[in-house]
Amino acid sequence: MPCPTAMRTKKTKAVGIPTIDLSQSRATTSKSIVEACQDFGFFKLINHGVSDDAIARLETQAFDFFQKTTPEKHRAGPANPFGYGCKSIGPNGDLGDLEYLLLRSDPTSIFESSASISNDSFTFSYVVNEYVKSVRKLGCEILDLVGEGLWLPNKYVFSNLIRDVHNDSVLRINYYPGVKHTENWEFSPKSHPSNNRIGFGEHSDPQILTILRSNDVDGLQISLQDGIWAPVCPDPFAFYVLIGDAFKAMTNGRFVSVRHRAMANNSKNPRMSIMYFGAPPLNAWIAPLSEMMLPNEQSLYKPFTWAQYKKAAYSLRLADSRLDLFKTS
Ligand code: GA4
Repeated sequence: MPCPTAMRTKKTKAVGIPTIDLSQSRATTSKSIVEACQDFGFFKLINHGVSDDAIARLETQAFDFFQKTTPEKHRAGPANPFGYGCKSIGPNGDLGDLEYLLLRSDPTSIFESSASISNDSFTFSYVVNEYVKSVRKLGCEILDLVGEGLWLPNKYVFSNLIRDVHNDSVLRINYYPGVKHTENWEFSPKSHPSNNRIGFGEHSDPQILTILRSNDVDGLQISLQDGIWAPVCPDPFAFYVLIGDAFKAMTNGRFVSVRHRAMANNSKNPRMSIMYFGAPPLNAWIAPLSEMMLPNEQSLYKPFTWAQYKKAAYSLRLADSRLDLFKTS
């Protein structure tokens, strides 16, 4: 469905984003998920089974953190890459109009980082852990459905990577502060110059998949295959799933690793998005699966470990196409 309130730049268009209803039959959902991964690398997920409470508790904890004073927030930073970050993204000079928390997703690390984030670190780490457990379970479910939809002999081949105890998955909470609108803005909000500012620049996610949830404030846009930007309607009751570079490599380019960005917030309300990035263990090898190759099909990517891929990602800028470094020709 087009999003009526979505911000548009010159080259945007509204498209029907695939919606997957997890309450439907496995045969139906697995087929539709595979199609969405191939056509968009992106889909909306409804009836996902993650409890409203788990989401609301994390949202409250995160809002409490971002309402703190600047010096208090900086106690949890700088993000290198983990911790609190403000405007600076990654180590190579990328900037955005946001604040964020980037956290490892294992219980020990969550507990260690929580002391500088919350005055009640036990509650904070409990709430983050519960959320991570729920979205990881959901991520595994999606990956199993993909395995089924692709008719793989081992349908767990993808989910095993993020189920592994040494998985390198991370949690990111992005906070785009609300803005005070001037009188001018009230007259023509759509044509106001501040409508084209970037909140988090164009990129693809390096991991296998991302499970994103936001509050009811818009900003997310995905790049369609023809390079046109499509605004995504915010839906606090749904999750959005984004395919990452590692999944694209494992499917020998059959799945799209969707390029996306967030426009700067123009609403008087803050926008908050929470992303779980499902990643394999550092020593896991990523390579096109033989089952994904047609007879005589060439492998598009050289095998790499997740550690090698992360190193490459952190040596480049946000918008760079890092998977190109691993192309066979
Ligand atoms: C993009 C996806 C995730 O937010 C992230 C980002 C990471 C970071 O912010 O530390 C990166 C970026 C992301 C890709 C290129 C490098 C690394 C910033 C950057 C410039 C946490 C991730 O895994 O890769």
